[in-house]
This record gives sequence, C-alpha cells and structure tokens, in this order.
Amino acid sequence: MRRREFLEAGALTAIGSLVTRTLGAQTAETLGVHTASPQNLATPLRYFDREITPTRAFFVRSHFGPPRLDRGRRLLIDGSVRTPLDLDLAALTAMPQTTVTAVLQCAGNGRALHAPRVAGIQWAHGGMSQATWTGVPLRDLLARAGVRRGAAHVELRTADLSPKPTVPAFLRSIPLDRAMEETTMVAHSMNGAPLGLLHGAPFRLVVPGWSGNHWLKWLVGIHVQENEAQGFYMQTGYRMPRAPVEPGAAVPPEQTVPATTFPVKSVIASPAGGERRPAGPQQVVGVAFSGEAPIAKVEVSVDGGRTWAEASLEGERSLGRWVVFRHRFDAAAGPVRALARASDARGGVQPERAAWNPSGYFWNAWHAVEWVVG
Ligand SMILES: Nc1nc2c(c(=O)[nH]1)N[C@H]1C(S)=C(S)[C@@H](COP(=O)(O)O)O[C@H]1N2
Ligand SMILES: [Mo]
Repeated sequence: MRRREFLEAGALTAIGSLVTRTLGAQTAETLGVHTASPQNLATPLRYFDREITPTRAFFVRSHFGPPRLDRGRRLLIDGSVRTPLDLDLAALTAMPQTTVTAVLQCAGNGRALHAPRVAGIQWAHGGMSQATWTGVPLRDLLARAGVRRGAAHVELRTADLSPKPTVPAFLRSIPLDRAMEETTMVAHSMNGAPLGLLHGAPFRLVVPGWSGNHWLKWLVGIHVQENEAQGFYMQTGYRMPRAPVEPGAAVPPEQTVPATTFPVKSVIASPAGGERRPAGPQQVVGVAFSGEAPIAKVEVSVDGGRTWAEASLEGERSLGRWVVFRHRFDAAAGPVRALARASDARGGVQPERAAWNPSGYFWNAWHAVEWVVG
C-alpha cells in the first residue's frame, strides 16, 4: 500500500474523540477522516468487494457541513416554467417513484495518487461508494412544472450556506438535457431508508454517470433558466483541461471544460496489500465502473501487464453502476503483484497512467496490489 492509501485506511481515524463527538461512534469507526468539520470522510478500501456500500461506510464530502436537519423542508421548482411547484416530502413520495443503483464518486477521488501533487482533499480511493437511490425522476417534476421554450439549464439551490460572505456558495447547475435523462432524480431514500443528514436529507439530486459535484444535497430549489449558474464552483472549480496536458502544467480557463462524466475505472479491495497469504488458490476482488457506458470486462494481470486474464463479473451492468469482479489463480511462494484494468462498452479502457490535471480529478490508472504468498 502506498503511504497515502495507508493513511486513508486507518491512521486518519486517530483524531478519535473529536470525531466521535461530531459524528457518532459508528461513523467514526467505519470511515477514514480527512476532515471532521466539515465532514470529509472516506470509505475504507475493504468495502469495495460488494455491490452496495452500507450507508454507515458511505463516503461523505461536504464543503461547509450540513444545515440543521429539517425533514419538513420544501423544494421549490420555479424559474422558466409555466406552473411553479412547491413540494414537501409527502408530495414527492406521492408521485411515481424510481429506484436506481449507481456510484457516487467525487471528482477529486484519487487526487492523492496524481503526481505532481495537487492541492485539495487528498482522497486515495475512498471518495466513492455505491447505493440504491429512490426518488422521483427530475424529468417528471419538470414535465409537471412545464419548462418554457429557451430554457437550457437547471440551477440547484441548497440549504447549506458558506461560513462567511467572502466564501462563494456551493451553487451549481446542470444542463437541461442531462436533467431530462431517465436516471436523473430527486432522491429521498438511500439503501431503502430515508436519506441521512450527511447525505442530503430530506432530498438530494442523483446524476448517475456524472461526478459527485452534480449530486446536490439539501436541495431547496430547482430553478429553470437560460444560462448556467454563475460563480466559483461553475466557471472556476470543477473544470478539466479540454485536451491532455503535461503533468504540472498551468491551464488557462478558456482551455477547460466542465468535469462531468467519470472515465472507466476499477479498484482492488482484496487482497488489501502488504499481507501474507498461504500458497495455492488466490483471489482478487474489486469493483469496476464507468460514467460513459456499462462495464464490458475487467482483466487482471499478475505478471506486470504482460498477460491479462478476464475476471468474472457480478451484478447488473449499466452506465454509472459498479459491478464486482473476481479473479482466481494459483500462486507459488513469493511476492505477487496484481493489476486490474476495466473496459467499458463504448471502448473506454482504463489507462496505465491517469491524465494529470490541475485539480487532480478523475484519477483512474491501473490499481496495483502487492502481497506475499507462502
Ligand atoms: N449542498 C451540497 N451538496 C453537495 C456538496 C456540498 O458541499 N453541498 N458536495 C458535493 C460533492 S463535491 C460530492 S462528491 C457529493 C458527496 O455526497 P455524499 O456526501 O453523500 O457522499 O455531494 C455533493 N453535493
Ligand atoms: Mo466531490
């Protein structure tokens, strides 16, 4: 395990008592703590051996921390619509419901693994998780409100406030065509239970295939409008170089595009790395996903990438949803190094090295794990 991965795996919980007071004992035990306040909590690697991440182990990313819990909070859909809607949880749950299993991945997941180093929260692999989300398709809400001609974006307004006026609000929008896609929803439940406060209660946006910065929590308003939202988190933050750049390069704003769809990726959960295992049958397990298309295959190499064997896949394959992969092989005594490489149905192949970018987004290089047999 690299040093940064190790930190996320355990040593981060060292600030123990403060975290327990803030988050409750169970969360503090389960998650790696990057910052306790606001909560930036990592899912340990060992959870990436199953389809659904238990809610207690689901990562948390927040810019300012949650507002007070208010399950009576209302959601206003207005702007360029014929009939504004003012809904509460009861009104939302009375509408036809949809359920989708999808990965929520922070754009900055893997930032710690980019070289040269990039400023920001040093996520290794723990800025991603998968849950089952239930709610109302956003397009049903927009159809009910009646979007007017000329509208092209929906601005997402939230109840969490920046700590002081000089700090920009976490204000974001998504294009109307992405809002109208079948799987984009306003969710009120996660893994079959009402959304918890840290995950956006009472409602949040779910945008399968797109990075977490679009999955707005603590939603209070959906404002239909002509232009994208204005502010730091749209025109400055969450942007990527339009074309690959040299590691460490400065990229002028006009050569950037929004960071939206996450590229194909796989991560090995087990072996964790660094352990000793008996000689004989070995098993490599992990998850693989892509925001661009369903996963087509996952290959594992134990000879440094010279030859690859196809792993077996478990779970439904769809865009933005992870599958579990499993590969068994026999090993004689000695060190083993396993690599995993995922491919998606649109021809995307996980690269040996990730494309460095100034914000450290979308790290997706081959994940390598080493252990000792015998
Ligand atoms: N209102 C609000 N929504 C938010 C954020 C936030 O700070 N405030 N962070 C976003 C980011 S960057 C990510 S990665 C996801 C994380 O969701 P989670 O905490 O449920 O894992 O929430 C998104 N939605
Ligand atoms: Mo994020």
